[in-house]
Amino acid sequence: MSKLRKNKRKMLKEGRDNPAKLPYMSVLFVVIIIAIFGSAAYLVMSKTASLEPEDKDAIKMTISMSGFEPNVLRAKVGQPVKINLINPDNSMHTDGGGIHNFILTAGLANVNLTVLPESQKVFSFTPTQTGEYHWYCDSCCGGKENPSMHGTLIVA
Ligand SMILES: [Cu+2]
Repeated sequence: MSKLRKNKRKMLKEGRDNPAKLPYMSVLFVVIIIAIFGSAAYLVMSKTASLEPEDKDAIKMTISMSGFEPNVLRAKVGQPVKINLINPDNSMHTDGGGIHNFILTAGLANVNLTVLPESQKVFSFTPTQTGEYHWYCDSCCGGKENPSMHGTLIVA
């Protein structure tokens, strides 16, 4: 066997049996696991942190990727409707960046507002006539065309 070949063999063997490589890999593994669980915990915690409504007298409504809750409201002509709209989604959402909005214009009111991720807004309007009206969010998931991003206001 030539000396060159012997050296190559020796180098290969050292690389394979290199014990310094193993701890490095497991440390990296642990760091990745901690990062994954850490961000999961952050997502869960940030989702529940902002759920308390700031106006207890208003109708509490949430808007998230799963839609409006509640998505049916009943109101009376001439009586103000006050809504505390809470957006629990965070800005990690790739679709719409966690931003939602509430648009109710058709024939009844002129409400068109945006709720930033993990925040809330209190607003009110007064229905002027009876009927069934629709509000929607058009910032995510296909917007206005998405059936879950809708709500119905029934004015009697
Ligand atoms: Cu939305």
